[in-house]
Amino acid sequence: MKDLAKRFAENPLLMPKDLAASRDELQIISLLNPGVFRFQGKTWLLIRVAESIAQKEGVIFFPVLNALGQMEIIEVPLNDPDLIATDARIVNYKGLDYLTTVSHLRLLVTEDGIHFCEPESFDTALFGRGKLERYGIEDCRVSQIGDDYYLTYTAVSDSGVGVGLRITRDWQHFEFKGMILPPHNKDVAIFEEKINGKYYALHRPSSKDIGGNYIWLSESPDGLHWGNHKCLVKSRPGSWDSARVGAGAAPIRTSFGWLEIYHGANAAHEYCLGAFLMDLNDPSVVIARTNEPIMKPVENYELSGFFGYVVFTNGHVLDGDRLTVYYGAADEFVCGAYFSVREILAAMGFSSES
Ligand code: MAN
Repeated sequence: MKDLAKRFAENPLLMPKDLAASRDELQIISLLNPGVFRFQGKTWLLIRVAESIAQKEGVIFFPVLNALGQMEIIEVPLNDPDLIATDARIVNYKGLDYLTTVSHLRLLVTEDGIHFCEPESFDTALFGRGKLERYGIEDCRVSQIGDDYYLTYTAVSDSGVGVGLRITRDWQHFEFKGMILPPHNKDVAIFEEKINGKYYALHRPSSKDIGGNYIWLSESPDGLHWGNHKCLVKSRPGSWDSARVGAGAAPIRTSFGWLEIYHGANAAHEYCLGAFLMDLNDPSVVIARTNEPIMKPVENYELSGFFGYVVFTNGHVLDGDRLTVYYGAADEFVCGAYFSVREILAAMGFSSES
């Protein structure tokens, strides 16, 4: 199947050099994986900013936040026998895992969907808070439910990778709700409407022994406490999504069902996008799923960067049939692409004419 994405000619829209680091001694390594929302008549991004300190030869640094939310740096010689550094994203030192960068979230606004700036009258950075966010916060989905924006993000610490929730109405005051799903879990997208009186969310627990990295559905009476979990979409052996799958942003209501754009990766960590469709009244019923990716890395900025061969999305805006997807490319840049919802549905066998 042909790639259904129409990439912006202006890509990459944002690169590490475009923003200032959160502190003088830090450098931005990557700008990636934005949550996207509409507020005050404009489109806003809540991007992930991954930072580290300048590396020097023969030494690796891994940053962590201390109990006061300040960055501390651990420094290890590259030839230390207790160091395993084979992945650009994670290292293992003396049996413990660390991230090579610490991420925070940064607010950006745009008039035209292409050029972004940090809004002047807002405090634009959200940092990890407390012990469970010590290695940072990442990949935030923003779901608007009524006037409230639900921010679900990956909270990383030495205790594991779980899901944090903050709620805001005005993007200046945030209610910190702590960890709503414990490790190992990430990729939470809350539906923007209740269904039969309940909140629903997609999430991605990982099971190391039996099971895998699958997309699950759960429901909640209040948007805070989640239960009745069901396994919805699994990785497929031999396919482009053979190793892991995870939800993108909030599902999109269509006349055929809830449309979800998701990411899938194979054992070589090559990330593409696919789609699936859930029943409107009972989202635990998956009606259809694309066999082939709807988007795969092909451009230079997707193939090489901090971690190459990656397209990853957790944010979009919808305008009629036109879905503008913002995505992380090669775990380093923020890019944009247009999709037609009609074309994605047609790829799953649903069209208005049939
Ligand atoms: C994976 C990648 C990293 C991320 C960690 C923790 O290794 O997605 O970018 O920092 O998980 O979430």
